[in-house]
Amino acid sequence: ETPTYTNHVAVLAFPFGTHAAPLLNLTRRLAASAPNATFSFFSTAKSNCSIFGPQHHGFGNIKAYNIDDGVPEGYVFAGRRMEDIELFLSATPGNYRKGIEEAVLDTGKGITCFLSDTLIWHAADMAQEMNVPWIPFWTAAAGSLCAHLYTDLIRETAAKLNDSGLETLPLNFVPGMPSALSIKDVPMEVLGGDLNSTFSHLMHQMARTVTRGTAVAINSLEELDPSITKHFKSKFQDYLPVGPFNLTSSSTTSNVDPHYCLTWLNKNKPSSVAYVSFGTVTTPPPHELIALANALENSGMAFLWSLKDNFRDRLPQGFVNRTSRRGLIVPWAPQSKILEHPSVVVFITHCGWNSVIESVTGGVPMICRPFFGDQKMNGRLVSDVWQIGVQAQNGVLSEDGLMDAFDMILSNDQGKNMKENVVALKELAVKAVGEKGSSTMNFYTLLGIVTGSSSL
Ligand code: U2F
Repeated sequence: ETPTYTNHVAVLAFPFGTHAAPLLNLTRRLAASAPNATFSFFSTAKSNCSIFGPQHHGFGNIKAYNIDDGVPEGYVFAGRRMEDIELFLSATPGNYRKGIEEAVLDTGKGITCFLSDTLIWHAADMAQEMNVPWIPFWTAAAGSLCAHLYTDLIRETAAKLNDSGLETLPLNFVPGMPSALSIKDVPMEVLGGDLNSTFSHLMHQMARTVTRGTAVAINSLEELDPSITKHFKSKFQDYLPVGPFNLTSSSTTSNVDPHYCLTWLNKNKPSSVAYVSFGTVTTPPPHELIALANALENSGMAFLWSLKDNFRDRLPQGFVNRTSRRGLIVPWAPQSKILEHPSVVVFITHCGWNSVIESVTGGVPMICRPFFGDQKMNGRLVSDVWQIGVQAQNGVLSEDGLMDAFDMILSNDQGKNMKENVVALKELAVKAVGEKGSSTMNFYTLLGIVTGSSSL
């Protein structure tokens, strides 16, 4: 057993989308429970700045290290999708290794454990070289991890089907997958997209490596996906859903409310406000933004919309003024607090995993407009498996489709069912993070691995 005071945990974040924030959230929780251990958190300066705040040195026994983002001096971005990610990956894993050397020198402590975003699969090799545990942390849903794990099986199966078969084949030929999912719901990196892209290769390599983890951690709860949980418990050395994180800690930087959204919500009636956000990476195309604005205007509903300032001028002319008495548009909203607010009745979302899990813990039904990656599968889990939301009609935001969806969620039996289902899941989540709950017990197991005091 390693005594706690020599413990030095290397935390390797993936610095894009909402990946680093939940990993820091987990790190803070571990660090608070292991006050004598040292945690070195590696990400790019930009990412560290956004999650640690402008000083970005760290918190308590967590120290932040900025690693190379792979962008050459004077580089001019062409604006390609994934350009920043590709540059970053060209510097990986050398950038992390360099940061780790610095942290070891700094602290005088060798690394005793690796906790990394699953996408930084190189951590498996680093941990092996040092003969210490590696804990991969998957920032999305169990369902998408399961699809990636079975990439080869899914591709082989699809190759035998014609197009119409592809539309309808239930995904339950993949171990653990609910039959309400179909093969067309899997991430594009698994099937349907450019399988030779850097990102597809990264995900494939991730899937081949993740089973080497001493334990796989995830921001979810066992009870949300019983069949996948059962399968993962046999597939991985250990499988540890330790979420939902927004129920286990409140001190995240994303909870700041500079635009007084919560004060504004307080002035609205219970179950009356539509909340709109498409996460940190995506904004819908112009015609969908307009359709959404028109639907919000014509529905007469109150709404709170998190929309980056540079997209405001894409809204219909006069929309902001005409709706100013019942609509609030802000560049950043404390989303998880908003979804817990009793005024919020529906969430129009891209189905990023953090958004879905926050909507579940807020007990808010969703209208799903997924864009890329895991989002389509998350949306399908929401609408067809958990039945806590609806898909945008034909997969896109249209005025009529949204009006129908509002109608269903606000005044139909189907909407009532969704609300009941989401509240039931919320209760499961609250139980999971409670004393002796599954996520709490899994957290102790994780803590044991991290501090070297588990019976491995
Ligand atoms: C990538 O996710 P995104 O950043 O696009 O979206 P989410 O997973 O939904 O995370 C958004 C987070 O940002 C917060 C919100 C979520 O925690 O509460 N937020 C906020 O507080 N205020 C705002 O105004 C807007 C957002 C990727 F695109 C997804 O496909 C993945 O599922 C995800 C996780 O791997 O990462």
